[in-house]
Amino acid sequence: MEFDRRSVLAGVAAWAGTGARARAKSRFVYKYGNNLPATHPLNRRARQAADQIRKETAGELDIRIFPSNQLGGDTGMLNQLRAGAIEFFTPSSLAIATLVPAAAINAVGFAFRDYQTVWAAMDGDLGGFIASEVEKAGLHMMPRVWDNGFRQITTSRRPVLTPADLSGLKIRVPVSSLPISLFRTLGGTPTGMQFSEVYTALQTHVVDGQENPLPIIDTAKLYEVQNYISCTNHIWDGYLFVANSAAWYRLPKDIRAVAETVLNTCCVAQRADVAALNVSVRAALSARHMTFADPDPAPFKKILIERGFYRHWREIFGDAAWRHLERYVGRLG
Ligand code: X2X
Repeated sequence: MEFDRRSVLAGVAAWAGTGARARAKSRFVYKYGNNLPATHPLNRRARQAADQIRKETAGELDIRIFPSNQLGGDTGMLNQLRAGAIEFFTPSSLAIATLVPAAAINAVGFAFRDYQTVWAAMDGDLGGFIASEVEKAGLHMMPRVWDNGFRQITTSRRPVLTPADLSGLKIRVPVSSLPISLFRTLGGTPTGMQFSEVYTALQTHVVDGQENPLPIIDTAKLYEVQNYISCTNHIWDGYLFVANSAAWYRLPKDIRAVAETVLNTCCVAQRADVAALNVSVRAALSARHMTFADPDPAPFKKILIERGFYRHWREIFGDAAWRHLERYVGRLG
């Protein structure tokens, strides 16, 4: 039955064509908001996914994308998602933690060393654990997690080469207790702030630095207001593609199957885009006169161990979540 309906849908799509005609008769027009520039791989691949979903459902599901905080910052978008005012949102692991604390388990400082381990964990038990926690909060999470990336520190006045360089540094971090705790433990002066405010805060020197993966530093043009990049890789951060559960389960089963399959396929392509950018953007940012450094992570990690950071967060996350993480990254602290 499901299969038959889908092939009929595909046939109708081929006949009707795409664009205005398909849009005009969409049964489900769903809004998707996010906090990234339209040029970031997350948005490029999300546009590709939306086009393909429209096509494969004969226009029945039309996902309209609102990038770049057009609908407000993360806090606002998360509230809109829960209220059903928007149907999809991609909070980062750090942003969704305000609602689902356990969902930030992958963002424990210096836990992941490489992408191989990241994807093994996120496509394995750790990702499954996160999805079930998100589900309990009334949201549906697509099984594949999109890549935000390894977070790197940027500053305007001086580079961060050792933990001592963080001392007194006013650094913006996402509104999330984990990165605030991380930078405080390391001796910095972190301020939680939504990404929608970051460019202006750097430009006006309300803060001296921030931390984000290279593709964001590039697409959000943070190189215009920052001079140094320290590749500390201190957090691996993902974007969870989440739906308002009521809106999601309102969709017929076959449309849900198409949407989930296409989103997952485009997600895997997005990970490859970010991997390529991690290499090419470095040269691009150097050409824009950003100075790179690759500090040794060992002294940072040592301080976290000595000051009880891992012990503290193990208690907060609980043994079950912590075990899922350590199964992939090894013993922490
Ligand atoms: O707010 C940030 O720094 C960003 C864009 O990386 C997140 O969504 C957490």
